[in-house]
Amino acid sequence: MKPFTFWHKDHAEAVTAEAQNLLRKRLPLAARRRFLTRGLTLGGLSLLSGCVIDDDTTAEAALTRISRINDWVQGRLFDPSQLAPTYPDSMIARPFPFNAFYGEDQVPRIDAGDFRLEVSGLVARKQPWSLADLRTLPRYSQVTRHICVEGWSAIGKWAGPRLSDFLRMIGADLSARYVGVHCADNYYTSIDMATALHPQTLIALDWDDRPLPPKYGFPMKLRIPTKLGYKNPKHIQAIFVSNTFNRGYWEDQGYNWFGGS
Ligand SMILES: Nc1nc2c(c(=O)[nH]1)N[C@H]1C(S)=C(S)[C@@H](COP(=O)(O)O)O[C@H]1N2
Ligand SMILES: [Mo]
Repeated sequence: MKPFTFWHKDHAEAVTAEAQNLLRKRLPLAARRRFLTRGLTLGGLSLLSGCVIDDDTTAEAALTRISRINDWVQGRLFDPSQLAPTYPDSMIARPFPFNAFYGEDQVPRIDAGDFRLEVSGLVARKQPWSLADLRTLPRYSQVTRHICVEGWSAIGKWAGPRLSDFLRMIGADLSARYVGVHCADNYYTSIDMATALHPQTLIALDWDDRPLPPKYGFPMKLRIPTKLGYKNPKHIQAIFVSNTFNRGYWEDQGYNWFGGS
């Protein structure tokens, strides 16, 4: 099989032009989401690269490359000033669905008093943060829709400081590429800096105006309404800023890394 050649800038630009055309035609959101998550297809890739994708290993490698192109396209299309839709309180789902890679009986229990958020990587101030420290930052509250790739979505109300305010407080290098997190249940993920600085990306401490219940991620989760459910990590223990690409629990099993909705 020939090496892939389409990663060349011209091809990448062609992919973006196609994406922008689709968006200009005001594709319905569902179709746009389908394009962004699946984007270039195996057939399309076969045409572009001129290679035959006829076995599982080749297909797997091809899909990984498609996914990385889709990351790149989504990164290019991401508009830091475009806000995710917000909803009235009357639309909040109560109870809100629970989801994790384990059952509700195994939700981690974290002691509020002992909790210290660890901070590392490209940041000037690495002192850990207590919950009380986090609550000194300005609080934002928003009612947004959480979309899980497993086929459900629900509207919820999350509140807490903006991740951008926190990153500024710790003297993070805001030109770094990634913000990664590690969670108490060993879940992990990482996001692009543009999304980390988005005004709706919150360090959520509250759900429905009360401290996050354990099942929704106590003591803190990242609430990112511009991304799919699996990019909303719960039970966060550590945050790091870096230029090294670091994937995530579901991303390592084939989910798209950018994971925008
Ligand atoms: N720590 C941790 N965070 C996680 C997960 C997980 O298993 N562990 N699952 C993700 C997925 S796939 C979804 S849909 C949401 C579910 O959040 P909820 O229980 O508040 O609905 O959490 C996300 N964050
Ligand atoms: Mo999910």
